[in-house]
Amino acid sequence: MSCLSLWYLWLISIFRLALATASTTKTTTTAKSEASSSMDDAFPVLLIGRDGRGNYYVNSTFGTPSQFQRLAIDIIQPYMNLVSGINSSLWEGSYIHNGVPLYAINESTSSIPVSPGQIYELSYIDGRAVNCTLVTDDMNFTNVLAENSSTTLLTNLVEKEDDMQFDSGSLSLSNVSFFNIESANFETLGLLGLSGKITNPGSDIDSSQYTENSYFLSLLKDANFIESSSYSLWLAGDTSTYQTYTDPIYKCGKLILGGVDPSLFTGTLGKFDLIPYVDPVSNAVSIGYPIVPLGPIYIVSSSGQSLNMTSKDFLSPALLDSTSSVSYLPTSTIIQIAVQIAATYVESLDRWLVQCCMADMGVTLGFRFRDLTINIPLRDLLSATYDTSTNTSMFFSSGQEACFLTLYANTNTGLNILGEAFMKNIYMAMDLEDNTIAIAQAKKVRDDGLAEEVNETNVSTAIKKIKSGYIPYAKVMNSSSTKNLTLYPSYRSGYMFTVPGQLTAAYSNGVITGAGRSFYDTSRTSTSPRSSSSQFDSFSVSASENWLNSSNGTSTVSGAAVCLSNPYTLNGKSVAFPTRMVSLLLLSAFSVLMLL
Ligand SMILES: *[C@@H]1O[C@H](CO)[C@@H](O)[C@H](O)[C@H]1NC(C)=O
Ligand SMILES: *[C@@H]1O[C@H](CO)[C@@H](O)[C@H](O)[C@H]1NC(C)=O
Ligand SMILES: *[C@@H]1O[C@H](CO)[C@@H](O)[C@H](O)[C@H]1NC(C)=O
Ligand SMILES: *[C@@H]1O[C@H](CO)[C@@H](O)[C@H](O)[C@H]1NC(C)=O
Ligand SMILES: *[C@@H]1O[C@H](CO)[C@@H](O)[C@H](O)[C@H]1NC(C)=O
Ligand SMILES: *[C@@H]1O[C@H](CO)[C@@H](O)[C@H](O)[C@H]1NC(C)=O
Ligand SMILES: *[C@@H]1O[C@H](CO)[C@@H](O)[C@H](O)[C@H]1NC(C)=O
Ligand SMILES: *[C@@H]1O[C@H](CO)[C@@H](O)[C@H](O)[C@H]1NC(C)=O
Ligand SMILES: *[C@@H]1O[C@H](CO)[C@@H](O)[C@H](O)[C@H]1NC(C)=O
Ligand SMILES: *[C@@H]1O[C@H](CO)[C@@H](O)[C@H](O)[C@H]1NC(C)=O
Ligand SMILES: *[C@@H]1O[C@H](CO)[C@@H](O)[C@H](O)[C@H]1NC(C)=O
Ligand SMILES: *[C@H]1O[C@H](CO)[C@@H](O)[C@H](O)[C@H]1NC(C)=O
Repeated sequence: MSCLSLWYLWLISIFRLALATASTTKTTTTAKSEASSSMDDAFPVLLIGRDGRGNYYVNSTFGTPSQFQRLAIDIIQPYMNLVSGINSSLWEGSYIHNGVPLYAINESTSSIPVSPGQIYELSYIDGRAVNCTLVTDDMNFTNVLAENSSTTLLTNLVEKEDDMQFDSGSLSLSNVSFFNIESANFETLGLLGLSGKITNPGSDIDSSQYTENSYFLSLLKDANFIESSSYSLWLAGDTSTYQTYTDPIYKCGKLILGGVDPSLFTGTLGKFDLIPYVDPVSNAVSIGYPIVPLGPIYIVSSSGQSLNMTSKDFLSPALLDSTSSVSYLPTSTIIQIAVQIAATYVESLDRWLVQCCMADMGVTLGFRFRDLTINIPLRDLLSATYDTSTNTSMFFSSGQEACFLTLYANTNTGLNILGEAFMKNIYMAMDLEDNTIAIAQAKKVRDDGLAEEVNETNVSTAIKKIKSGYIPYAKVMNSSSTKNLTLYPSYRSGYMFTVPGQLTAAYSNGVITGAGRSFYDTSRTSTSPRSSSSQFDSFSVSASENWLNSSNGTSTVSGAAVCLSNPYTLNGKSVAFPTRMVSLLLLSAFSVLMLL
């Protein structure tokens, strides 16, 4: 249509945070010449910030006159949600937070209650629940990028198609339907839902009962702003650590609507069919959730030594979740990781604790997805124990500061969830029309704000359109073993069972004591073959008590590097000194191969 012909602007998405390097400049120049010759579409790119509570959000305004709103990027549900500022009496006993911008429906002349008086009860698959009303109003994203557009094109790039407007700094939409949250069982802000539609007949969450105006990506597609309902997401500008976690970051990510930006990832962009989710109550099947086939997990020390934390045949569906600050994995895997990093479990806190100095030891967790490996620095899995109300942190009896491990047993949720630590290390693209997802290792931004230099000459840096059934730059990685995989969540018990006694500790008065000690294997002398490598339900723990006590601050620890003790096999050999066998219950009900 006419609007397409006006779109000569080719938005080259580069690291905003990295304009200074010579290499970046060079890349940009290359990209520009390519772009001007072959491409004529513009992609709206929403800038993402992170607030001091760990929420990734985009700025927007709703209503007339406009009311400022923050919407958290929420990839596991399809709706837009705002937090109602009208009936604050309804918040009693709910967790709506004071600092969050609220939407006052009575102060917007363009607002329309869709079915007045009706309360919708939405329960999302991660356990979050909201009670809300359905409202229609106008909205406007106020931080839309138009990177490197020339001035003339910029002035031309004010597109109007029906009710939508996209210019260099903002993207506005009319008649958007959204849920106005009156109460919630979690601390929430507004939400920008980006998942596919949900099938669950008879429940308020079922997508078939709402108009297309309820789906942000559908709205954009209907107005020809994007070719298919699709997006890609990059959050790797978030370089926070456990020490700086509560500092807000104003620009740390990008939401690219309808396109893939190859400058935001390294290595292969692996494409997978989305794994269907079966509602445990209704048995209704939804295919729009970002659920990927998680394969073996391993740990890599700074010296490059690696060990499997799961059986080599491990394969289980895992939900990617941009709203979860923690991740949920099988108990057995968390225990394996805890053994390697000397973490201890404190039952009274229901948390794993580890020395904060582990953050600096160069340890990485590798997550396999078929032929693709995503590396997550252990540093990203630690959070501070600092408590603002008491102005103290927790310490081990050795005097080392303690950090929480942000890994929880999947028995809490009934499904594996890969949360923030994972999300900020990947680049992901979703094609909601073809129900596929592509993920890659995100290109990182260094602590000084400059992009890591990667030698990628002759690599195209043009943003390309996602079309239905086609994610540009992606390589298909499906296999017959993942073909029939279905996520059927197990019962949420919340009960952390069978943590070996050796791995537990007590907590009182800010100090973690008791068995809290290292399990670094410093005494392995000889080894012998192990019969089977598939013994996922049992493993051996070798305890040595001297590590924590002798280690004395970061320098000692980092010098020690990570000495791995192999729970499975070590070069085909097994451990011969006194060990303690620990049996774990396998979460066998957890992931199910179903014949569809
Ligand atoms: C959102 O708006 C606030 C207030 O204007 C601003 O400080 C912040 O940088 C913006 N964040 C993003 C990601 O646009
Ligand atoms: C606020 O909630 C009360 C009780 O649920 C209801 O009677 C009242 O109509 C609500 N007011 C508005 C403005 O929604
Ligand atoms: C909207 O409702 C709030 C709370 O009920 C009230 O404080 C405010 O004055 C109302 N605004 C208008 C324009 O009616
Ligand atoms: C959207 O917001 C931008 C920036 O605040 C503003 O310039 C633009 O006029 C707004 N668009 C509409 C339709 O309100
Ligand atoms: C916007 O909403 C109004 C009121 O519901 C309706 O009359 C109008 O047709 C809608 N416009 C579009 C483009 O959907
Ligand atoms: C929603 O409303 C129902 C019925 O009033 C109530 O039982 C439930 O606890 C509410 N949920 C939330 C999240 O407030
Ligand atoms: C670890 O996993 C890899 C594949 O992920 C496999 O090739 C290797 O044999 C496994 N090692 C052991 C000791 O199980
Ligand atoms: C917290 O404790 C530190 C010393 O441990 C002190 O310097 C700081 O002033 C305290 N902050 C508050 C808000 O009390
Ligand atoms: C980039 O290439 C140069 C020379 O070809 C090499 O010295 C350098 O180590 C490479 N850097 C990376 C990050 O691969
Ligand atoms: C997947 O399902 C199809 C059709 O039901 C069946 O033929 C095939 O054997 C299954 N594949 C696996 C790996 O279970
Ligand atoms: C631990 O550190 C203290 C001072 O920081 C030092 O006096 C002591 O010798 C160290 N102990 C060991 C075992 O390194
Ligand atoms: C955008 O392209 C122009 C040339 O048209 C170049 O001078 C400028 O540096 C580029 N902008 C950025 C942010 O790289």
